[in-house]
Amino acid sequence: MMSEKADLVPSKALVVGLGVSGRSVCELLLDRGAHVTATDLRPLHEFNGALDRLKGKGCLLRLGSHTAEDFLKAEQIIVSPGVPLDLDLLVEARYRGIPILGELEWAWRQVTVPVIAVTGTNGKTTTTTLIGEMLKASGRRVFVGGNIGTPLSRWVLDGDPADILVLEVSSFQLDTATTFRPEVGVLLNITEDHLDRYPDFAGYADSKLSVFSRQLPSDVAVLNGDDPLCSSVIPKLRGRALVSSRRDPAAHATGRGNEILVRIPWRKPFALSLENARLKGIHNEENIRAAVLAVSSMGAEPSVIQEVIDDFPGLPHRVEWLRTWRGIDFYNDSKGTNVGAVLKALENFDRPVLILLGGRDKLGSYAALAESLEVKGKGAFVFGEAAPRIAGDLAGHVPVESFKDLDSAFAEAVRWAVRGDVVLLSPACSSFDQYESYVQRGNHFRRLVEGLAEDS
Ligand code: UMA
Repeated sequence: MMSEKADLVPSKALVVGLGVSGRSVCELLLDRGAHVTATDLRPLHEFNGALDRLKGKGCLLRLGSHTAEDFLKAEQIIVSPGVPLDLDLLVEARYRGIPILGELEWAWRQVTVPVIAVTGTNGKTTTTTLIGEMLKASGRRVFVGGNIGTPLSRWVLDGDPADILVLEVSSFQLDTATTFRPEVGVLLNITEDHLDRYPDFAGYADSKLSVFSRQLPSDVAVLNGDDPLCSSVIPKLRGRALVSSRRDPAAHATGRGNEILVRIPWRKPFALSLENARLKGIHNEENIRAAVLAVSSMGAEPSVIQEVIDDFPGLPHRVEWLRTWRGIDFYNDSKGTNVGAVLKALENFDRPVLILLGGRDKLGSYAALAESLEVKGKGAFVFGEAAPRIAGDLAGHVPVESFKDLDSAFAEAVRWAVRGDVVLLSPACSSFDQYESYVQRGNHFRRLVEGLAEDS
């Protein structure tokens, strides 16, 4: 899997952050012959043996703090996505001209097969997975990874052979990309998120838009024509734009009743049905249209795409129905980690919703939820670090009660709920104040729901 892009193996590399990305890029660098030092703020005992393999391969570990010596003596620094780029030592290293790259960028330089990169604030994981399924159903060998879970460097290191890579790409990964260029870039939407990492919304939006910035005229840019920020980039694109729109009949993929009409300039037009799709809601129609454009641009057949649309069950933690208990429906949307995602989740319901919101505050405003919750919200049960700010933004629009944690918020929501209501965990925040991940938070919610005794 080596290519002419792989001309940059540093003799002395520093890897910052030893989560899944850091660990796999360390291995890759060692495998390619670099001397690797790896640093993490966490002490050794918190890794529970996860670093043994790296140690065995000769990686020098610096744990518990970051030191200037490691940063300033490195020939190249590879940062994990969760490491803020305004870290003093990174700023100093950048000032001294030391290249700072991300794991995705470094791994991509070793890739020789085409890449589809999916980004946007919401819908990335569903769309990435759908694209992967559609291509697999078309007989392609596919790796699906990136921000969705398995880092690209892990695939480069020991992945199964693939004809095409489908990568979910986050803004953090795009920020540390300097040459990354997907043959097909997909931009789903841009709404407020991660304002704790960007100076302002424009900074975050620019990061998302950069997925297209190095494309060539032969590349494809799939974007959402109904999102003003996404469509603002069309005049600046160098690749071929494929626009999805619910409203614009001239778009390359558009809605007509329960159908999607696809008109790609270099293919015969075709229609697909959403009649049997199990993914519901306007946001999922957007995800499906984007996936359809991406795979159609690569030659996938309409009949195969249709089969996947009909069979795809949806993903856990994304407006996932869990159970009906005493006529109350419980939905887990733990992946709803920003306001835009919550608004999309709420679109699914035309019944009273008792919503559980909270977690680590990303410092955006929650006021955009007020209008929708005024109409659908029977109560907002807020918990965790962000509870005071959410309560402040929603007070007067929907009854709000504050709690320490999800358990107590859940208990009160259940007490309020009656037959016909929906109890929805769609937190608008990341999970890191009380959980390791949104998955752990969603699984906790699922256990609470499953624990409701039939006869209690
Ligand atoms: N750390 C430091 N110094 C710092 C900050 C952090 O040493 O200043 C250390 C932490 O102690 C920790 C490590 O860095 O040990 C964590 O690194 P990381 O946060 O980059 O975590 P990874 O395990 O490598 O996971 C990352 C993505 N995480 C983030 O972007 C925050 C995962 O996306 C992704 O699945 C994985 O790489 C594989 O590509 C998660 C995510 O929340 C799901 N993404 C955000 C989102 O989807 O909104 C962007």
